[in-house]
Amino acid sequence: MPSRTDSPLQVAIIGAGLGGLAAAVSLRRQGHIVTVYERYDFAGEVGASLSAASNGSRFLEEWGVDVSAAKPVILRQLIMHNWSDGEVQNTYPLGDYKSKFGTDYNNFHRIDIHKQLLKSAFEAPGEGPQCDLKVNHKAINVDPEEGTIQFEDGSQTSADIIVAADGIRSLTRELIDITPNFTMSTSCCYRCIISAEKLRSLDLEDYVSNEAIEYWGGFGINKIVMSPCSNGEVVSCYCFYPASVNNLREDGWNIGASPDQLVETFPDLDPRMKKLMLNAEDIKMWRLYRHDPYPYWVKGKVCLLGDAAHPMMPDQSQGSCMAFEDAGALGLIFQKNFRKDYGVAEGLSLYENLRKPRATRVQEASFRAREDLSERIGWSSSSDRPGKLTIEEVCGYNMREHLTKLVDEAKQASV
Ligand SMILES: Cc1cc2nc3c(=O)[nH]c(=O)nc-3n(C[C@H](O)[C@H](O)[C@H](O)COP(=O)(O)OP(=O)(O)OC[C@H]3O[C@@H](n4cnc5c(N)ncnc54)[C@H](O)[C@@H]3O)c2cc1C
Ligand SMILES: *[C@@H]1O[C@H](CO)[C@@H](O)[C@H](O)[C@H]1NC(C)=O
Ligand SMILES: *[C@@H]1O[C@H](CO)[C@@H](O)[C@H](O)[C@H]1NC(C)=O
Ligand SMILES: CC(=O)N[C@H]1CO[C@H](CO)[C@@H](O)[C@@H]1O
Repeated sequence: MPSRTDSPLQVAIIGAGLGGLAAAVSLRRQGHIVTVYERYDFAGEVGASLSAASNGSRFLEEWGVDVSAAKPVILRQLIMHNWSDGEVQNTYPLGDYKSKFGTDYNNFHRIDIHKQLLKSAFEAPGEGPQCDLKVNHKAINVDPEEGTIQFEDGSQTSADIIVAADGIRSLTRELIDITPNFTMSTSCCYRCIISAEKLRSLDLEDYVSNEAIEYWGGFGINKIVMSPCSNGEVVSCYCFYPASVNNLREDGWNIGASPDQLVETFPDLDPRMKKLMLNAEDIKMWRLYRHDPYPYWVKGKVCLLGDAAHPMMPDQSQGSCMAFEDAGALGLIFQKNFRKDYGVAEGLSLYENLRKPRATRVQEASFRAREDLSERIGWSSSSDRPGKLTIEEVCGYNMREHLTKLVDEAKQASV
């Protein structure tokens, strides 16, 4: 019996990070039956800020995610400071951003938006069946042709589509025969946060009220990137430094450090920023890697998504945005009646064709921006070098139009 054109897919998602959860919400909204498998139980959620430039935020709105409950700060400008005395050297106003790109430029605390995505996937009523969450389920094997996953506890499942959203150290990626080609970056990064209250008491009130992403340095390895999130109650900093300083070998999101360690890394930095650092909380070290693009993202019923597919340097602030776009793409491709136009395998191949070139371009531009702030979208808007990634390209992207074009091309090729 031929399947009805709107019969739902069984979808298994490996990993409940921002990418996996966004994919769950996006596919649920199209009526599919989604189960998310996460190796941990979320006890130790950590993270600093992340910004969602236009189309990433647009998807969140389309899915009915309660964006305001995630307490975004709407960014108004980019500010460049002199490294050693903090003088403002340059600003890039984002004033007309919403009218230009259709939504606000939201800056979130990772934990706040993660929480809202959990709600949208597993709790909130809304379109499509609620997803199912299985924590303490570590995937240890997949069969991409059969569509099966084995877990560490001995259990197993099968699905029509397996979305591997298991992060930069993705095991699934290796299980579908991709050997990542990567090198340790010559840069490392400290992340930290500080409360607005504390900043006010330190006479650093302007760091809260600017509603900006603010930069110190960025031409060369050293760079501080500071921005407010959580309704302006929290300010988050990313502090990049040469890996040779402490030769960090460990990986992970939870390696702690002290305020003194942080300050000593930047001896000639603006004293006001040092004052912030001495009072910072939740300081974590982050080893950065440069991954070459992978040869493919799809094998059999498995597709890679988010950091598992395109881990990138944080210097364009596009990591989670690209994961949201990946998730958005799956929802557009596997919309309710997709079978009128193509099957599951063709859909997955459309996903790779739609997402891989764009994510690769952003991945490459993120690497270039590591040591050159003039490559960062916003600062890069000028026409100083042809081919530069610009804020218009990233934020004005129309995925629906792009997808329609690919579907048409695929139809032409098959006649
Ligand atoms: C704890 C944490 C803190 C972070 N903090 C920041 C930050 O401060 N700033 C920033 O820009 N980015 C941060 N990131 C990265 C950012 O979230 C990602 O770059 C982006 O959102 C894309 O996410 P992702 O879902 O693809 O991958 P991730 O966010 O890495 O999520 C992957 C998920 O898969 C799970 N997983 C991995 N392997 C398996 C397996 N075999 N079986 C089942 N589950 C598995 C992991 O436990 C994790 O929950 C952080 C990520 C994590 C996990
Ligand atoms: C930054 O400030 C220092 C110290 O005041 C000064 O010597 C230097 O010229 C400034 N740099 C720029 C690019 O303005
Ligand atoms: C891996 O990276 C090295 C160094 O950049 C390069 O020479 C090689 O061709 C790459 N291999 C693959 C399979 O991408
Ligand atoms: C998928 C999506 O939301 N795409 C939007 C991205 O931005 C362009 C330009 O503003 C819109 O036209 C698209 O609808």
